[in-house]
Amino acid sequence: MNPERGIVEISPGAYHLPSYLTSQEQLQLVIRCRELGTQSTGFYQPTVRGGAKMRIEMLCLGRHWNPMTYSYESTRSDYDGQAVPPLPADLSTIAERVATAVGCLLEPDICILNYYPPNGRLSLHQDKDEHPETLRAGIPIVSLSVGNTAQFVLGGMHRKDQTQTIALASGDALVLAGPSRLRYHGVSRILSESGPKELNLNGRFNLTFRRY
Ligand code: MD3
Ligand code: FE
Repeated sequence: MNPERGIVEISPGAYHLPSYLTSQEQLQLVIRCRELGTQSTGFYQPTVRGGAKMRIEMLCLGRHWNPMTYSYESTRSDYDGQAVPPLPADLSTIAERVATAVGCLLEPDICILNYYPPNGRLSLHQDKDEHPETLRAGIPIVSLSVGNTAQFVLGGMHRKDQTQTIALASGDALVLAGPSRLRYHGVSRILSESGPKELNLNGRFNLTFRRY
């Protein structure tokens, strides 16, 4: 990780760590995402209940988040029925370090890896499908971003609450803990040509590490 790039508490329990990953770590992570993404259990474009296709490609590790039922399961039952690949230790270790850097504890057992194409987006939602005890305790989600910059939108506890927009650039980490854990959030757009050239990534990878 980059030495002391600073921590910005963007709202209570929500910590932004700009340039947390070095350029070398970003490159390693992109390689890792591509490896995972091209296996038979790789990326697919999910369809949510209601029938709309999401504007991202998803790949879950540890447990699969089913976009039709909004629940976690051990197989990709909405898509190809394959067993969910394990969460690799090298990835969970990074997430544990990020949590520790902001004074939180996360022992992740799930990672959702999303690829945002240049026109990708993620509409406003809450992440509340983890175990009730995890949510009650405010156990954090750790996010890592590589590639093009995203306009990340953070709202409140209700869909119509006021939002703030934060640019999430390549190498940035984000921790969502405590009172921010159940806030509405989304990605409104991906800024073209905004990532490090050496990554050769047209779009963005985002990894969210979670505890079921
Ligand atoms: C704020 N991804 O995968 S990551 C998601 O940038 C997701 O790709 C966004 O929302 C992205 O579910 C945001 C950071 C994040 C993750 C969980 C949150 C922000 C959050 C939970 C509550 C509030
Ligand atoms: Fe989310």
